Amino acid sequence: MARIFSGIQPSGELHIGNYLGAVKNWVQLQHTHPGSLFCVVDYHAISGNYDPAVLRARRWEMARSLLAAGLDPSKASVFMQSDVAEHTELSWIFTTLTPLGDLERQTQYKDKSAKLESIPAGILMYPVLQAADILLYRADTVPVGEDQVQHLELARDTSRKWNARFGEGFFPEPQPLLTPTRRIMGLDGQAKMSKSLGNTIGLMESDEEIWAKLRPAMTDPARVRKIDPGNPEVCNIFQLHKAFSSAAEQANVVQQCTTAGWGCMDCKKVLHTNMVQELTPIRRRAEALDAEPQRILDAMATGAQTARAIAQETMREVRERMGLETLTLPKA
Ligand code: AQP
Repeated sequence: MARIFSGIQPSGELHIGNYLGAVKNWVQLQHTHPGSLFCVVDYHAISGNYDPAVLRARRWEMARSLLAAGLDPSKASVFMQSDVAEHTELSWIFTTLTPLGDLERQTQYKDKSAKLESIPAGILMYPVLQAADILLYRADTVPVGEDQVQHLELARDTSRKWNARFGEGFFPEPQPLLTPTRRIMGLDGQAKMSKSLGNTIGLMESDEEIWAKLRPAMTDPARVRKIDPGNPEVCNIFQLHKAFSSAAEQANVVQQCTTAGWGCMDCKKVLHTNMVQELTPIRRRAEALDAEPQRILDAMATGAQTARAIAQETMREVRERMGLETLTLPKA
């Protein structure tokens, strides 16, 4: 059976882009693939400037949100990356195999570094640590959003290179597992929904907060300017309907939109109702966790223990194949 691993940065609130692109899929996969591993990748979140107190709070918040979203510690391992030291150990090993040019070509590196005067090497090395995150568990299937596909290509290259030198077939070549909602756009309709761009709807936001964000959200400009009846496919709100509304409701949206039967506000109201319906149980579970915070600690401790056992076994074999095992007396 496929071994599933995926991660999420504690760099801000869990938003509907993360949820629809990745986390909702994780919740489903834990039932079909027992033993899947889901990691809060906190070492990835320190590659830029950050405040330790804010990071501490966000790590907690992400652990709480993942459990509230439906990850079940009796089915999957949820854990903090920094609780398993082997991630950084394997990352260093992979650094020695990775051409600088391959890292400089990564779109996310180009985007992030373009905004910086002094570029921390960690931003460049991010996909190497990501390859280590995945391959440490010899995972072959990685449920992610579309923005991570290029990084996974690099993980496959890394796997092939290491295998060619040290042990054919040891590491798998991890493949992305995409959802139909692989790229959710931000509410401005300009860029992907992203924690760092502030264009998100958080999973834990109240009904009123969600409506306050949906109301002014970008729709199809042609529809707004009444140039011609709208084409729902180009509208960000319709893309969200595809995630939150039933097939019958989606068909009705198409009908109403293309005949100008509804205004954009009517369409948004239906979306709001459906979003609230899906997100309310998540908020309720988060409140239950707040009443018993020890459950969060217990889940993360159990997850880390399971992850550590797999990671240590992988590293034992990696060190052995690379000539890095504990010294023994030379053979006579
Ligand atoms: N807009 C999106 N649509 C679909 N999937 C998305 N993901 C992120 N944004 C979208 C997926 O969510 C998972 C976790 O993402 P991450 O936190 O590890 O990193 P990210 O992709 O960089 O997420 P953000 O929100 O954009 O964070 P910042 O702003 O900190 O960089 C991944 O599987 C990702 O594909």
